[in-house]
Amino acid sequence: MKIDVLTLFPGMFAGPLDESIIMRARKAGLLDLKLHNLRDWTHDRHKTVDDRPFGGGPGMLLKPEPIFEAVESLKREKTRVILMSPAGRKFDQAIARELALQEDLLFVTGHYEGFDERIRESLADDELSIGDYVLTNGALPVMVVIDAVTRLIPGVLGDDESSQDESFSAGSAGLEYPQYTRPAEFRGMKVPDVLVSGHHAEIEKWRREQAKRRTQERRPDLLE
Ligand code: 4FV
Repeated sequence: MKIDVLTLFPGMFAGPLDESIIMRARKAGLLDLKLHNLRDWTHDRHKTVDDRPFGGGPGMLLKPEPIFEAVESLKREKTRVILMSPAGRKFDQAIARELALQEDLLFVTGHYEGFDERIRESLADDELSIGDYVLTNGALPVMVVIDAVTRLIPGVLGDDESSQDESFSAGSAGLEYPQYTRPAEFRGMKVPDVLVSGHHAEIEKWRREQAKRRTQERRPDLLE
């Protein structure tokens, strides 16, 4: 998969996308990730990318020209252009699975008070929000989506890192069941006997019940 990111702060991406599973996917050629500085598509001495909103109001908006020029020069035939903003559809595991099937994503990172509406109207194929809160800039939301999507690219997760049987996985209606590892007893807290019983049918039954109970208690909305 090819992923391009248009941002004013390429430096913010160093770290989260240079470690562990994401870096392994990049080294394995499963993810071709490139960061692009929006200011490279400005032509004035001050490299201006923002301006005041027509009609007044607080803050600044991202101007259309640099973003249109950047997207038009980076976009390829199959590129899906995704804006990140609180006004987008709420990102979740189902959308992560959807995006993981794409070949080519271009993320346009939000900054300041947001985008000139013409960017949204005629340039974006999709708009995503990672949640109903306002961040200082859109770099973190892009990293969140890239992380969730990359681990679903076939071949990125090794066998022991399966994305099958986890919270929100396809076909599972909810949260994951409780899990334990050694020691079987820690400070008087014992691992449930069924899990050390070796009775796999019993273990599966217990796990299904626990996942349902936990989802009912914590996220009944997922069951609706
Ligand atoms: C955001 C979110 C988000 C809004 C102002 C960046 C900030 C600044 N993006 N999901 N929540 N963006 O808060 O995606 O432009």
